[in-house]
Amino acid sequence: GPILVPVLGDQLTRTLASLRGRTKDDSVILMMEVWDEATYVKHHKQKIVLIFSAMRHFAQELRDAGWTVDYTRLTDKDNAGSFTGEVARAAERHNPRAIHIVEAGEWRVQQAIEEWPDKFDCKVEILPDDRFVCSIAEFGDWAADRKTLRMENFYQEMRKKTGLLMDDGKPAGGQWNYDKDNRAPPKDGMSAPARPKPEPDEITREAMDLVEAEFPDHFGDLGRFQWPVTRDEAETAADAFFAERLPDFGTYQDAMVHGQDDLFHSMLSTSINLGLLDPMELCRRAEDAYRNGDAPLNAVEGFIRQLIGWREYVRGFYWHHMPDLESANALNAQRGLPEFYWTGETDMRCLADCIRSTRENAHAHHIQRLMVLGNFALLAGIKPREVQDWFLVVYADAYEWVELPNVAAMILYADGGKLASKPYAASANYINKMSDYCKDCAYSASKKTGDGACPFNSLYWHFMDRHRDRLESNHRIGRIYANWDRMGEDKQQDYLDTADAFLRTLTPAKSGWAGD
Ligand code: FAD
Ligand code: DLZ
Repeated sequence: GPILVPVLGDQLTRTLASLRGRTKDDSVILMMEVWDEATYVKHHKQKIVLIFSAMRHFAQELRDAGWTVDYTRLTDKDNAGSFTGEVARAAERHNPRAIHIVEAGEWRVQQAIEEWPDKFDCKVEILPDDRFVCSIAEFGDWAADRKTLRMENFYQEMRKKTGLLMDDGKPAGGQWNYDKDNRAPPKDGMSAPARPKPEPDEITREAMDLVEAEFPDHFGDLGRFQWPVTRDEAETAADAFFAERLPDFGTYQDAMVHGQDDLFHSMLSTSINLGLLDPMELCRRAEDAYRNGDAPLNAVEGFIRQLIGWREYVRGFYWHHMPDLESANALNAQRGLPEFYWTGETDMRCLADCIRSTRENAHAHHIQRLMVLGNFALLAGIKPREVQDWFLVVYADAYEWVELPNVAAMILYADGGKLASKPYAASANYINKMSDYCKDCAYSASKKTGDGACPFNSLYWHFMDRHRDRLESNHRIGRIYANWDRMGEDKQQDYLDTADAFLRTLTPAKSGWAGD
């Protein structure tokens, strides 16, 4: 029989390791829409449309290029509902002499795949996913030698390994990291150039109908669906980013403007994670823009750091710390996720805007995820599991390997500091400086306690106070306890009472949105 090549929904890459070197007359490519994947959390409607539409387009492209593609649709009568079940059915149909598959992005799926050699009669080869710069084994070696893992050290290794922004073995411009030039607040009335928004074609519209019929109770709107679903569309999106937004990407990387959902971000994460775009190719294009004088170093270095630094680092970190990472709760946070994360119904204008964008676009940009949605969950002490599920559901770019380290470790400090040296906790001051959210908010950013004070202010001290034992000895944070002690007991009590009063107003989410 032929070689059976299952291609998973986030492996939509023509040069995938399992496809390279295969011949068209000797291989059957298997693609599977399955209920297990569509429902292991109740994904945002746009996320399911994106993945199904991109899978269907990819299958079509492969067929047009002469490959044999066996494609299971979600509603096919005998659909077994899982990858393993569908591979078993395909093995009966094709009687393959071997199965070749690239390792899964997610732990849950990889566990299932590792049982295939025992389950199936033919040889099963599981290949490393070489779309990443750093393999899981290489990250393991790097991590094994170290007491603490830090992105910055890892990133420097990746710069040397790839040669990106290197001049004779030294970092371009003399420094590895220009993050300090990437923190400008937004200018008044700032907006970014509009980006190309591909119109849904027939395949996408069909996927939309399917999702409205099969997943009507999932979170999110479909009306503004505008994600690239093919490699061509993704390339068009990348071209526009490099031409129009990269030069300002660095400077305004941390800025937030009410109603401006993209700013100067690339909006390429969905395409990269699906495999439609190659992150190394994007990095080389960014470097070219710097070398040609089309974009400044702080923008190009910042962009490259996100891709070969953060993206690779969190992926290595995930495999290094799974499965424990999923249940980590170092700060013993026990509060349920507030209902407003789903409805957007809160008077806190920053949160309401981030949640609106999340519902309408299945997207929020990095600093909204980190310093608004994440910061609130950290300070309010929301249970990691509920925050993790929310982030996995709501973003079109969310796969557990990238979502979980960002949520459990980066925003919630649930790993106790293995990923980052301190919690990203901030009061209203930070949000006020980096955005225009506060000026029309029902709460006052400058008011610290009592009625009308921004809850971030009191929650910040409530958080610091309740985790004093753990955080005081942290040299990057410990100093702030001197400020707390200087306030005196009355002021401290004001903060704690204000925070407690606010926390009592939070209604926990009705179950059902996250799906359990
Ligand atoms: P840009 O700002 O243009 O950045 C360029 C690229 O860098 C992104 O496309 C992405 O591939 C990569 N990148 C940037 N930051 C990170 C990071 N922290 N980790 C990994 N890659 C990064 N990203 C996801 O792809 N999927 C997720 O599920 C996800 N969940 C997140 C949850 C939280 C709490 C936080 C704080 C961040 C999360 N991120 C996630 C990272 C980041 O927010 C998104 O990658 C980014 O907002 C995507 O938009 P963009 O393509 O315009 O990014
Ligand atoms: C997220 C997702 C969804 C919603 N549906 C499918 C699917 O039906 N078929 C598929 O192959 N992949 C799907 N995915 C993406 C998978 O969950 C993703 O490939 C895993 O992260 C693999 O580890």
